[in-house]
Amino acid sequence: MKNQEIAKILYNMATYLAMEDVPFKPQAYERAAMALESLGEDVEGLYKKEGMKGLEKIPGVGRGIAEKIEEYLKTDKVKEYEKMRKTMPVNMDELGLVEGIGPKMMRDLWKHLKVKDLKTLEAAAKVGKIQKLPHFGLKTEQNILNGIAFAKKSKGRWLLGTIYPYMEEIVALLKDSNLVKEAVAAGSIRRMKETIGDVDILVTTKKPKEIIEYFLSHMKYSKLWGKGPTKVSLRTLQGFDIDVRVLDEEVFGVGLQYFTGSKEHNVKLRTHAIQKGYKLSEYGLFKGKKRIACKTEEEVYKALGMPYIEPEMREDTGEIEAALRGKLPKVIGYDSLKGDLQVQTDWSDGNNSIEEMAKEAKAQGLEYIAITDHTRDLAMTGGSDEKKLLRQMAAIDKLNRKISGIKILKGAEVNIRRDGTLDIANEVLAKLDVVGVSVHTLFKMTQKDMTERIIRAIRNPHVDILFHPTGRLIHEREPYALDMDALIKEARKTGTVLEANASPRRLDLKDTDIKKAVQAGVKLSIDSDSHRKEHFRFLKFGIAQARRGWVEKNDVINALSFNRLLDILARKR
Ligand code: DGT
Ligand code: CA
Ligand code: CA
Ligand code: ZN
Repeated sequence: MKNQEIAKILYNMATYLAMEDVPFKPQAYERAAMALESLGEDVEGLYKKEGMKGLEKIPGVGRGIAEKIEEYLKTDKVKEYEKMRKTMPVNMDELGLVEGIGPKMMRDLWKHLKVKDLKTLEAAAKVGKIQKLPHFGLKTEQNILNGIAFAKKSKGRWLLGTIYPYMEEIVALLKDSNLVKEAVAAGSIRRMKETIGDVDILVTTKKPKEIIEYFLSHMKYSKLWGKGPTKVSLRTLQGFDIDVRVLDEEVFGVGLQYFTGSKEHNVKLRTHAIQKGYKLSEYGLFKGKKRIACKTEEEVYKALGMPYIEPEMREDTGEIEAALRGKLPKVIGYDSLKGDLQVQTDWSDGNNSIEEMAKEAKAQGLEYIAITDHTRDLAMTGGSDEKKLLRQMAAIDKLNRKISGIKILKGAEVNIRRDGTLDIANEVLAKLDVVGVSVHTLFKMTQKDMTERIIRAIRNPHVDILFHPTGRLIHEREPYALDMDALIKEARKTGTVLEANASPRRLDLKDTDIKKAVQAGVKLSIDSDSHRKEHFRFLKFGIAQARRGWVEKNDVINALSFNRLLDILARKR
């Protein structure tokens, strides 16, 4: 449970250190935070087993940071961090949502204007105080105002990938109590929505009071919103809210159905129930006074004349109608992927070697991966030019002969230039197994120019996949202007695959665009975009978005066996 808490503190300390212009340290704290965040084991357990030595084995954690971790494990506090917070009590989570506001700006805004959160920031910007600060100016103030509008939309919502591991820990904690029979997540997190408002957990138990006390005594929270005989609601120290509800075993199915939502799905389902002469509520499905089978969700849907609908599809976008007509797609399963077609390594901005990534992918049950490091124009990532790519291809050939149980494909994430040409020559692209292309520069083009730019790129017969097609970063950056319908049409015509990038910050394409693309006959690849070996776990979130987009296994090229994949990749050229 503590890994994420400590990671968060280290991230915030990194920001404070950057505010104070301390050299190098911010990056060190950030690296350590990232490592902790994706550490495969419980840091507390590690410390108990191996002490300081164990902590120092975590990549990026040296003596100094290990001492901070130890301090937190022992005292639940890091004194230096508490001091920093006192001197500059700014809400970094909120201000960090505004594009373009970095640590130094936060510091100046606090120093001169006592800006500490979105509200005070907006107030200062609106009366023109920000443009008068040294190094700020009118344009910055305008950008801040635009950024605030965007940030407000995301305020209070959390990335699925951030919240998901916490949810799993909380469910495990409840199960560990030995007081519950069922403990499951409901709400938007069960539907795997890209962002989550709050976490809803349902339990069945013979001892409601005890489980609520147990939960409260094991959780750290900053606010207790409410506590009743069968419900408790609180805000965790990380800042997100959880509701835990106790349900009667007899109505667990109908309660799970109700609290899974979405609200829109429930409204439609309830209307349908009424038409059939039933009444549906969180307390049960009734015909007159008589309660009908409600122990499982399957029973509820069956009684209403339809097959089970996967939680990811419950958004009232036609799923109830499709279910009634027997036309629900059989959406892709969480265990369906055989490979991953976007993987970065230490040849560019990734953290691990090709071999380490391949071995981890194999351990995760994958049969193949494509190595797709960045190319020339992304110089800051150490992107490859043709010569370096050829060297990497030779290295992959050699590695393929050496290791077994996983196949490594030669690929690249090639930059699309302003005019739609690529930053790697065609004769080298021809030698790669998988060519992914993406936009990493000049995001502000007009929709017309951007659409033409991308369409020109995917018309290149060597290009297999358009990576993260819209360039959005959830809560950080809007997608660039792009005519999605035109892109889908051209992808279909040229046989270009569109990516459902699974990285939690991206989830790009997003669920609704995925649905459009697949229904137009475009194939997808669901890729982790891993930059370190722990990132393969992201694939789950990409599959989830595909399920939300009604995607079947056949729509996804990396659900194919290795040989079938090679056939498909060869087709366009
Ligand atoms: P979130 O938390 O904003 O990400 O979204 P949800 O879907 O988790 O919404 P939440 O937490 O307000 O409620 C959880 C589920 O409970 C929701 O998906 C459906 C059900 N629910 C809550 N309030 C209502 C309501 O007023 N009417 C109906 N039909 N269902 C509701
Ligand atoms: Ca919720
Ligand atoms: Ca809720
Ligand atoms: Zn990229």
